[in-house]
Amino acid sequence: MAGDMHTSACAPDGRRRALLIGGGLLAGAGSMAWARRAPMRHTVLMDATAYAPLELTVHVGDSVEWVNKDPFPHTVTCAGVFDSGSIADAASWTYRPPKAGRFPYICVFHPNMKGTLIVI
Ligand SMILES: [Cu+2]
Repeated sequence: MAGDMHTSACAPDGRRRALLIGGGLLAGAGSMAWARRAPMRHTVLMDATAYAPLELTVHVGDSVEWVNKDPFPHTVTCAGVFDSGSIADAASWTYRPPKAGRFPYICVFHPNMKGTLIVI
């Protein structure tokens, strides 16, 4: 216990450091680029002629990989925004959305096959 009391002697130092860091945070508040989260990777399966998950929410700059588990090709097509072209069986396609929005997409070979990519 006495040892614990002794370690608390370091507290003033720690507090001073915290104040310095706080000042740095304020100074840097104008450009938040350093605080951005690291990009994440997401996976959507194309299986039994369906996208799974049907709807996926990602951040701008994340990457999304569609993996075809079916024994025939599919596409990931949001007209005018993105289009994978034909993705063969066992192949995949990766897209990194550059802007926020809600992007419903289909497979051009199976128009009933629908998914939605939400980018925030
Ligand atoms: Cu398809």
